[in-house]
Amino acid sequence: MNHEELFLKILSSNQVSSNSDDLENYGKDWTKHFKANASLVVFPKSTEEVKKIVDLCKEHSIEIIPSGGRTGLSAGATATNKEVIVSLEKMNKIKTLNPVDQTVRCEAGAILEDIQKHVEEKGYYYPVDFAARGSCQIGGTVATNAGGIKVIRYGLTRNWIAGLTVVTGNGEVLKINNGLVKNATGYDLRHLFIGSEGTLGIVTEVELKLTNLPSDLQVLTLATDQLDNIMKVYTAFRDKVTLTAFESYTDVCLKYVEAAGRVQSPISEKAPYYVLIEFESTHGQLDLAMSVFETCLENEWVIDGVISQSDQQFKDLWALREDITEATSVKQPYKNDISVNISKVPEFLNNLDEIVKKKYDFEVAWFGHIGDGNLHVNILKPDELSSDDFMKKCKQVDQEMFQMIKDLGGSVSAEHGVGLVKKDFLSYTRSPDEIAYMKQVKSIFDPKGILNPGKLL
Ligand code: 2HG
Ligand code: ZN
Repeated sequence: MNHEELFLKILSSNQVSSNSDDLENYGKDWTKHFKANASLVVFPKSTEEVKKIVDLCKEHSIEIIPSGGRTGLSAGATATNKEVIVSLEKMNKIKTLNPVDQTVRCEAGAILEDIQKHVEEKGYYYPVDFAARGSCQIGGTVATNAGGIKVIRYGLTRNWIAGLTVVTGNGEVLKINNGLVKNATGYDLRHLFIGSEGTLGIVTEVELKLTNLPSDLQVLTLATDQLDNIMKVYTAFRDKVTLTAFESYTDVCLKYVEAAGRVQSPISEKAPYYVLIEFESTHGQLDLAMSVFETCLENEWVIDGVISQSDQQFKDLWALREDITEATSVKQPYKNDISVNISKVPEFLNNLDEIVKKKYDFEVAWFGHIGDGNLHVNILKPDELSSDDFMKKCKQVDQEMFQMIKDLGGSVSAEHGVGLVKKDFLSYTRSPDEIAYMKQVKSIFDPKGILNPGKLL
C-alpha cells in the first residue's frame, strides 16, 4: 500500500494530496538552496487527526515534516527525502480570548497577523512581530521561538506562551500548562517544545499571553557615519527612553530597497549606517527622545535624522527596514542570522568586514535587530559568479565567520533556527555535552526518529 492509500484510510480525500504542484510548494520554505522532494501532503483538521497521522507514521516508519507558513530561512520545514508533509493550515481557528486572563487560544495554523488584528480589535496586543507576519503560522513561530523586531521590549515567542497542545513523536497528546501564570510543579515542558523546530512534537494548539496596546508609537530614523556610534546612540536612547525597537541597516540595504521603488528614504544626508528607533511617545517619552537626539547630534554620533510625522511616514520608515529581505532577493543572497552580546556587535562587524569584503570582495547587506545583538548577514551574489561557485565560497566564509562568532561567544542562529542550513555548525554554539543531552531529549519524545528527521541535530 503506498503512502496515499494509507492516509486515505484515516483522512478524507480533500485532506491528502500527491499533486506535483503541492509537493513542490509545501516541500520547501523560503530557504532557496534545497530541492523539494516530498511524497505526500496531508492536511489534518484537529489534534485528534494529527495524533492519528503520527500513530500511522510510527507504525509504518514514515517520516514527517511538520509544516506551517513556510517562511523559515533555515530549511527547517523542507522535505528532501520523500517525507510526508503535515500541513497545519486547515487548523487556523482563533478560538477564545479570555480578557481576565489576558490570553487567546488559537489553532497552530492561525496566521500571526490575523491573531494580532483579532486581539487588537478587542483592545489587546500580541507583541511578537516581524515582516513575515502575513504568512507565518503561530505554530511555526512556537517551533522556531520566533524573535523579530520587538524583542528589545517584549522578548521572544517563549515569553508569550501560556499553554501548548502538542502531539509528540510517540503519538501522545500533551496539554501543557493550561494558561497558568504560576505553576511550580517541576520541569516546564513548554520550553522544550518552543524552539525545537518540529523535532520533538507537532504543536496543534497554542494559548498566547496578551498585553495592553502600546500608545502612540513613533519612529525615529537616524543616519550615522561610524559603526561605533551606533552603540553610543543605542546606549543613550536605551538609558532614557523605553524603546520598543532598535534596528539598523546599511547604505547597501537602502540602495536595494530604494531601487525596488516602493519607498524612498526621507534622509537627505547619505551615510553608511542607519538606525530605526521606535518608542511610545506618551508620558514625556517624546521630549526625552528629542533631547537624546540633540545629544547625539551635538556629539556627532549622528549626522541626520527624521521623526515620523504621520501614519504613512511611520509605515514608510518601517518599510525601509522591513523591505530589505525582498529587495535584496534579486541578488540571490546567502543568508546568515547570528547573534553576539550587544557590546560585541562592533567587533563582530569589523571582523566580518575583514573576512567577507576584504578577503572575498563580496557585497554584504547586513541589517537587523542590533538592539538585541542579532544581525542578518546577507552576502549578495556577484552577477559574474555562478550559483555553485558562489555557494562554495560562502561555505568557506561560513567556516571563518562561525569560528569568529564562537570566539566572541555568540550564536550561529539568533532567530531563524538551525534546520538543515546551520546543522553542521551547531557545535560552534553548543558544547558536546549539550548536544548529547539534546539528542537524548529527542529520543524520548520521538524514539523512532520520524519527526523532522535530519533537522537541527
Ligand atoms: C528580518 O529581520 C527577518 O527581516 C529576515 O528575520 C532576515 O532576510 C533576512 O535575512
Ligand atoms: Zn530578523
